[in-house]
Amino acid sequence: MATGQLFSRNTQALFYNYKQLPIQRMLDFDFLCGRETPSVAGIINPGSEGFQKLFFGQEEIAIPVHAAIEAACAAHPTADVFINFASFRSAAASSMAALKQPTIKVVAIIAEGVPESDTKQLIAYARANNKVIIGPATVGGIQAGAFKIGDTAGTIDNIIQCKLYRPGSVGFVSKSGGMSNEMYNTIARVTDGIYEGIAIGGDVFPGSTLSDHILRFNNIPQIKMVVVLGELGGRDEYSLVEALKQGKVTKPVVAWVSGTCARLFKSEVQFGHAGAKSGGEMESAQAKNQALKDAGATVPTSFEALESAIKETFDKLVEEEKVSPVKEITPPQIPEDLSSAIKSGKVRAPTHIISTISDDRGEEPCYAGVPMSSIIEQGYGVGDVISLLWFKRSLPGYCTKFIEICIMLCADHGPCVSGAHNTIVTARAGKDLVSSLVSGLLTIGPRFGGAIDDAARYFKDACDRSLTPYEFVEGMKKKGIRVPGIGHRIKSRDNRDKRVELLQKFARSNFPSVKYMEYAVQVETYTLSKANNLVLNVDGAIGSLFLDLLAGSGMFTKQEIDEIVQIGYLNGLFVLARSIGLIGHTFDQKRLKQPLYRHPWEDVLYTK
Ligand code: Q5B
Repeated sequence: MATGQLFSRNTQALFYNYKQLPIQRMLDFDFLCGRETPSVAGIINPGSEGFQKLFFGQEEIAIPVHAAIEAACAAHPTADVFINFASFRSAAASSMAALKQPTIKVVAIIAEGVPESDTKQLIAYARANNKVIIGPATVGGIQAGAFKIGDTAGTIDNIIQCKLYRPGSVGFVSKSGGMSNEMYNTIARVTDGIYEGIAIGGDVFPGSTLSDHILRFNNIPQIKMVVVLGELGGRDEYSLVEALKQGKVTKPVVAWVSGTCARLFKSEVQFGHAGAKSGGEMESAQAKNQALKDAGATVPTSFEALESAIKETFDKLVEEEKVSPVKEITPPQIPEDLSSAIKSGKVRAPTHIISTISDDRGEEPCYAGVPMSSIIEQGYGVGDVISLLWFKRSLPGYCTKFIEICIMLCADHGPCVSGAHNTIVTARAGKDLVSSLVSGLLTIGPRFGGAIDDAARYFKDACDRSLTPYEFVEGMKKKGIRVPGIGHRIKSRDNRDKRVELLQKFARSNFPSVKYMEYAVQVETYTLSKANNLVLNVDGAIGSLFLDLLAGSGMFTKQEIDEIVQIGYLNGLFVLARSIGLIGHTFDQKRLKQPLYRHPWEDVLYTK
């Protein structure tokens, strides 16, 4: 491995598996360092493609998402770092695929628990092909002021505190990712800060070793001293001992191998990392610390003394004028996310939507404040749910029953009516359920099914103004308006609409008053004197009876009634009901495997 820098201010990475937080932290670090280009060139999310929106400072940027490693590498040939956030199950396969890409030079494997045999194969391939693996079981690494892998160095606050937004003079390498955060802090306190920090990971077989990185640091002129944090278990530290003895490391090294407490235990102890196991004497922290000391590294007497050992070494370099003072800069402020700023009460923001009928944020959804469990446990029906969601109140039982009767009676009226016809033709054209349904629903309007609101409006106005049926109907005629709710293509005086009769019967025996319906019946008597088919139709019956429901229930103010009629709630009953039938017609046609519908020529009058 050896050679020098792995990263620069222009390094870009491909990020495997979409993880919003570590990617955003990388981009926030970029912004803090004043990078011009984001350090994440692309995301690989196996099987899905597109773009992912993330913040780069104050701006939102769209980072391309690729379905496969090969495609991502081809699209971003200058991205040479592969940050692998795959699980331990798939990390080896995806890392090998990345190593095989000519554009990828460094692979960081975050997952813990990658099988050792797989890691060995990855290491062999990387060595043979001059590539670098950091990990597995690592948080990654950082080049201060230039590039950072994933979650390395933790929060933005910690990064600022550790002055990682600008380069210092210390090269740091550790097995533990968690401890590296601690050490970045210590190093920032007693030196001019980190130049590069790498956590090699706590596995028995790390992709790159402590000494791999230290030898590399030795070739980086900006690094003036090296800090190493090893741990008990394994023999990695001895390759550093050898390198020191052979004079391959010429820069001052301050080292500490943690795990000296292992001797206090009677039996072999396994610490947090897979590789941190007290084995034979050679693998003990004490033996490694001694060997490092004998080889020329500065090794303190305890972890607590490490900070002062680092300070002394650094101060000496300053004294010898081997370190030129770092130019301190004030990093830009990362804008706080709106959600966290709102949470902490720092800002307030106007909402974009107002909603008053339902709430899904709690333990269970609520309709107009009534929890779902009450709706089910107290035996609410569809009429009750409509009352809650449309009228924002629980209506008396006879009202909700009336709503349910309307739904049942209007659910379908055979295949020949406008809506069903459209739905059937659409379904036979091979369209899906929703297309077939809406094609039918779109016919609902002033002539077909959608005359309920207008019927309510005109009957209310005429009745409230005490117009006689003659005055009302003739007045409408003068204005050229057909009376909504009157007239039917097939129903007539002698072929009454059963639905109208059923609604009237229910209302007469359950409603406190049927004033508006009686007015509509008087209008019908008059229109029937003109033509046989000018009956009170189902729209007219529902429209007039709903006026009676609103007025008679005592649950609505006059203003509310006017608003309901004016907004036009009541066609909703027909739309809702007829959806049931239209869905049925769609299924029927599909079940019958009906072919494309073509209207017969004979049924069209071709004329000039
Ligand atoms: N004349 C429904 O007309 C229909 C008149 C009128 C005064 C009227 C017509 C109409 C108002 C809208 C309405 C809901 C278009 C109907 C429904 C659901 C359905 C459907 C289903 C289901 C029928 C002949 C003469 C003309 C007209 C006059 C007609 N209506 N005058 N007020 N309301 N009604 N719609 O039969 O002198 O000859 O020029 O617009 O309430 O949609 O089952 O099919 O469940 O699916 O085509 O029940 O009434 O009559 O247009 O030939 O007119 O009567 O001015 O007079 P027709 P037309 P003139 S329920």
